Amino acid sequence: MKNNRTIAAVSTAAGKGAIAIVRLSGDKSEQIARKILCAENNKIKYKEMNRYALKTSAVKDDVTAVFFKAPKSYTGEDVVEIYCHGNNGIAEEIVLECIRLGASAAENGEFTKRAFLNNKIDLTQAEGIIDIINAESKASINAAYSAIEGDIFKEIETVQKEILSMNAEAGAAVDYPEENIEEVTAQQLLKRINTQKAKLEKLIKSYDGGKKMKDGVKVAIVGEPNAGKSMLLNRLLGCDRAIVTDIEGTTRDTLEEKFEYRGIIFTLIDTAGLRETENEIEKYGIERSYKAIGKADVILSVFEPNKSSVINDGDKSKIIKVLNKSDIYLGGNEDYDIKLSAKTGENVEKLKDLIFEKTCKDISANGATLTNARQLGAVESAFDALERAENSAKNDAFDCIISDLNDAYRALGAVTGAFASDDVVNEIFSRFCVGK
Ligand SMILES: Nc1nc2c(ncn2[C@@H]2O[C@H](COP(=O)(O)OP(=O)(O)OP(=O)(O)O)[C@@H](O)[C@H]2O)c(=O)[nH]1
Ligand SMILES: [Mg+2]
Repeated sequence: MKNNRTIAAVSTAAGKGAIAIVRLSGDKSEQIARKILCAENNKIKYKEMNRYALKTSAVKDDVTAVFFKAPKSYTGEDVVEIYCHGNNGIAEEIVLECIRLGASAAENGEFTKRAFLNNKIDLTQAEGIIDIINAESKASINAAYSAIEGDIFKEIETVQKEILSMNAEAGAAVDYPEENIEEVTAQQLLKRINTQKAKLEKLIKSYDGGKKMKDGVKVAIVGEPNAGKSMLLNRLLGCDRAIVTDIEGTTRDTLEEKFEYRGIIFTLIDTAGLRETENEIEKYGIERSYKAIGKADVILSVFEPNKSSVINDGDKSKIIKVLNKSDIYLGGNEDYDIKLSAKTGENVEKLKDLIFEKTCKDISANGATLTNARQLGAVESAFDALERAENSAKNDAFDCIISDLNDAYRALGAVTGAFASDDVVNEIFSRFCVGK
C-alpha cells in the first residue's frame, strides 16, 4: 500500500528521561531528517546508528539517528528514528520542524496501522502490540508477546490453507464430475473438516486462560460482618489498605485492590458484611457485595469459628470456604476448604495457591491464545460455519460444503484482518497512543 503522507511523532512517553525518540515514516522521511540532522554528505546512512548535530529553527541538540529503508522497517516504509536528549521540548520541536518540512503529525497508532496495511503484521499481532504496552503482569506480557510473534496468526493461517485446499478439491468434484480424476469424497472432507474444527475449538478454549492472563482474576471476599474480610484483604495485599475494627458493618462500600501472584494479576474485592439491616447506606453496600459475587471468578466465603459459610448464591464451583481466625479456633466446624488466620498470617500463602489452582491451573503459556472478545467472536463464527460444513458433508451436499467453507474462511479472515471492516480496523488502531 502506498501512502503519500510522511508522518512524524514523538514515540516515547511524555516526561523527562535519558532519551526521547521521534519517528518519521513515509517516502520523504530521509529527505526531511537529512535537513534537520545536518547529515554529512547530505545523506543519512541506513541500517547504521550515527551521531548528528541536530538543528531546527528553534533548538540544537546532539543526537543519534537510524534510517530503516523500506520495506525493512516497522511500518514497511522508509523510517527514520531520531534519538534526542529526553526533553519533551526538543522532541516536540523536532516533530514541528518535520511538519514545517512537509511531514504531517501522525494519528494514534498510525505507524502500526501502516505496518498492518503494508502486510508487515496482521490484526492479532497489532492487538498484541497494544496489549504488551498495557500489560500489567508478566503473564499478560507473555500472552501479548505470543500474539506479536504471530502464534494466533499462524494457527489461523494453517486452518485457512486447509479450507482453501478442501474447497478447491470439492469444487473440482462439482465442476468436473465426469472426468476420470480421483475425486475427493464427502466422507474424506468430513474427516478433514473435523480436524480443523478441533483446532478452532482449542483456540476457543484458550480464551478463558488468555483473558485471565490479560485482565487478571477477580476475587470477591464476602461473608458476615466481622468475619475478618478486610483484615484478610490487608494480609493478602501485604499492606494496611482497608479499615479493620470490631464494629460490625465497618466496610460499607466495595474496595478493589490488585496484587500479582505467580505472574497473574488478582483483583481483590473487599465487600460489606452480609446481614439483614435497616440502615440505608449498609443496604446499598450489601447490594454491591452481591454484584461483586456476580462478577467474581472466585468467591472467598469468609466465616468465623462456630459459624459457617453464608454464600449460597452464584456459581458454587467458584466458592472457597475460608474459616478465618484459626488462632482462636477451638474446633467444631469442619466444613471449610481452608482454615487460616488473617491476624497471624497462618495459611494465607496457602490460600493464594488455592486461588491460583482454582482459577489458573489450565492456563497454558504455550501456543496460540486468544485474549480478546473480537478474536473469540470471529473464531466462534468460523467454528459454526465448519459445523455447518460438517452437516453438509454428511448430506453429500458439495455446493453447501463449499459455501460453508467459504464462510469459515471469511470469518477467520476477520480475525487476521484480511476481511475485517474498516470500522473494526480503525477502532483497534484508535486504541494506540500517538507515536506507536
Ligand atoms: N483473632 C483474630 N481476629 C481477627 C482475625 N481476622 C480479623 N479479626 C478481628 O475481627 C474483627 C473484624 O475484622 P474485619 O476485618 O474488620 O472484619 P470484616 O469482615 O471486614 O467486617 P465488616 O467490614 O464489618 O463486614 C476485628 O476486630 C479484627 O481484629 C483473625 O484471624 N484472628
Ligand atoms: Mg470489612
